Amino acid sequence: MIIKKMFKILIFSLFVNSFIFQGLSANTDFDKWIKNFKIKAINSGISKNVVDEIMSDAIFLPKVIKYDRYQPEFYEDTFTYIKKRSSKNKIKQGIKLYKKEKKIIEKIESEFNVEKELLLALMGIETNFGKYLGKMDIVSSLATLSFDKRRSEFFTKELLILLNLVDKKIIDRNILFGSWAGAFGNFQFMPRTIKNYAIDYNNNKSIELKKTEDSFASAANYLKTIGWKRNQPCYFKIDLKENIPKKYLNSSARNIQNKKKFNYFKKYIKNYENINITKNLNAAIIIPDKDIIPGAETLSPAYIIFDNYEKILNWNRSLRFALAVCKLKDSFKNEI
Ligand SMILES: [Ca+2]
Repeated sequence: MIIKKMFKILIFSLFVNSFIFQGLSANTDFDKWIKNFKIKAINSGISKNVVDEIMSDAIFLPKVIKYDRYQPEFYEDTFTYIKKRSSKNKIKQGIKLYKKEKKIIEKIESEFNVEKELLLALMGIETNFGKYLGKMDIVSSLATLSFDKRRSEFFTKELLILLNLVDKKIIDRNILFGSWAGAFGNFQFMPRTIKNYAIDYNNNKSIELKKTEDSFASAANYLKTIGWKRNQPCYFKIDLKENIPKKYLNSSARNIQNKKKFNYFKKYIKNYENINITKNLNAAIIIPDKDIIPGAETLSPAYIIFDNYEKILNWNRSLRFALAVCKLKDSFKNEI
């Protein structure tokens, strides 16, 4: 009996020790990584005092790794994912914001030629209209994801860009709080997106992505620059015929393949007569559940997508995300 008890204690203490040891070694390796990263950042031209000051507070955040491995894009089926993000409540909140900021939102819509409904949909899905901007210290988030092996190169670049933006005083160093993945502001811009597309719309010498004017104009500028076409369709839900060749069925957001003109696909679509488009646009077919949901049907749900849909993939590489954004956009269209 005593031996059994001692054995249990021994196993338990081994478990605790290995846990502490793993934690310590992760920390030591992370500190080493920070040291090397700082040299890299200074060598890339960012001032030493900015690098030292910002990186001295960076810590390893284990929960960021947990979130990275458990994103809804990786496990929620399309129906659930879209339903959660285009609820009646979301539409109501978006309309409330639109009424409050009508003047500025309509000015930005006509100036950038991007539908206000699309801007509202993106903001609604990204941050619930500015309610969930994220409270994570994004320097630590980006450092954690850079230290992690899964997408190290991508996040290291993002962190370098962020330090550069702070160094050039484009972004205020005291407001660097956002999502676990390092995204920031009403529209959750990553540092690279801030650098390439964010603008100081109200000309007060600061890009304020948590405020309406700069954030809406920056999002509109991003969409316009990557080629969003106003009043062109995004996608339609379709019923596929059994004879559609497999090569036309896309299930990865990384690379949409085998595009054809819409008219070509008609012969594989049972309900093509319900699809109301005036031009013979470039199109492709997606089956977003196939690679994600165990036991998913091959031909359902299926959607025919157009160039505009791919612009939303550019914003966030997730087949479901782009569907939800366009669905919410259309819901606003019926209400505003
Ligand atoms: Ca500004």
